[in-house]
Amino acid sequence: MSHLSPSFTRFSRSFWALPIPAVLVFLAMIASDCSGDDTPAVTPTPPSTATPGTPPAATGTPSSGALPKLALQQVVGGLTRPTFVTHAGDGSGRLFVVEKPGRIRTVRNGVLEPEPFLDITGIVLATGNEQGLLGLAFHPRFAENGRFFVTYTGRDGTNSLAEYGVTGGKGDPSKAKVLFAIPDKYPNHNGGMLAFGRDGYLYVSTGDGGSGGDPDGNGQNRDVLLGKILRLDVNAAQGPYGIPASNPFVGQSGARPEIWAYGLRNPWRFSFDRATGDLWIADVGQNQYEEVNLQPAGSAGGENYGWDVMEASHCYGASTCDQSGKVLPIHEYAHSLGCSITGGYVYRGAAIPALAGAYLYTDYCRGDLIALRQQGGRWQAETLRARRERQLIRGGRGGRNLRRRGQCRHHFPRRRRTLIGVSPQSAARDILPVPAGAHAPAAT
Ligand SMILES: [Ca+2]
Ligand SMILES: [Ca+2]
Repeated sequence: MSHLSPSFTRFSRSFWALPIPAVLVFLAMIASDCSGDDTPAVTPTPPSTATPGTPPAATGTPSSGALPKLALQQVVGGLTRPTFVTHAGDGSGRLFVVEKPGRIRTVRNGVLEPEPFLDITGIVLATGNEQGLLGLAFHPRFAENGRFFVTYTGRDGTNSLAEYGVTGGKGDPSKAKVLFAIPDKYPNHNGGMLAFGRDGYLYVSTGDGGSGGDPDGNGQNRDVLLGKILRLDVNAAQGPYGIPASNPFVGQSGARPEIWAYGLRNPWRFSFDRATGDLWIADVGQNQYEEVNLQPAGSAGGENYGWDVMEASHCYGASTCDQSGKVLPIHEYAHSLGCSITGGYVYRGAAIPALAGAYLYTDYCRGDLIALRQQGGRWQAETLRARRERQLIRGGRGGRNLRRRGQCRHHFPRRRRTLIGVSPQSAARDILPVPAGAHAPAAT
């Protein structure tokens, strides 16, 4: 398979002067859908943002005003297929970068440290495009207890969640504790997002297992853990994890108590709006539509996001379907505009005021940086980067052309560059000049 060499980019040189929590850590990564048995879309479909019914509203004040044009500048190169970036909330100023093969790297003062924070390549299966080390979340009290959590594909193909500890400032494999390892027949759709909510519980996403069209019906089956967002209590006194008593299916027969929300296909990236607590779930679509779901803060959980009865707001594989009880996305786009969504974050940085409150995401095939905002009662998406830059990011090859040749799933540009992104600052209202050397392949 191709060996992609994405690299960090940034919007301005001032990023490193900012405290980490103050910046947007937006992530667009590699793995995603475009594999398995999915049939590539060959007939462009008109874009659609129509959502029947009343879409949920985001909590808090909506973003308004003109959005800035943004460009990208590299922050650090030399990474191997980064899938995620975050911080530990420990005041160390480090960025932690998850590499798909099974390492967590650290960036300190703009420099990639040579020794990984954690290396578990020996237990990670990363051969499939969507397999590998996928998620990382630090315990809210990491500075005190050194606990952190990862999701990865086990050597046996399982979707695994494990806790680690720290020794001497580094992740310590000897402190590993596997919380679960979900059997999984197919290499694609492995979820893998991890994040702590305001409630202190750990939220974990799983994919529907894979292949195409959810052949085992996992998305709608509340008796399995695949195709879900789970909510776990990692501070419980007993067991690998505890079940929060307020989880929506606790005590119900035919339902797993870990489940927080279901009917998902591959929500491999979700995030909490740090200002409001709203949960934003980007779910990768099947053949036609990518979608963004919004779960307002204060939800009691139990939402059914529709898959595989529905693909976004459309009946999947049928002209009619039972839409009762399904929560429709607030936004969707057709495969004429991309192939696989990678969810990002609601911008809450101070450096680009015009972006405040906008949800940012990207797409595997297009590489656009897109802002989604509610304006005039409708959710509207706006591309923040010009095509010329997009082509740079994508190695100059258009996603539409890739799909037209039926290569979306297997032949991404070898040296495709991917934004990881970051926010700041004064130049954000201008299109920055493409930095010299940006066409050069990243070190591998
Ligand atoms: Ca799978
Ligand atoms: Ca859905």
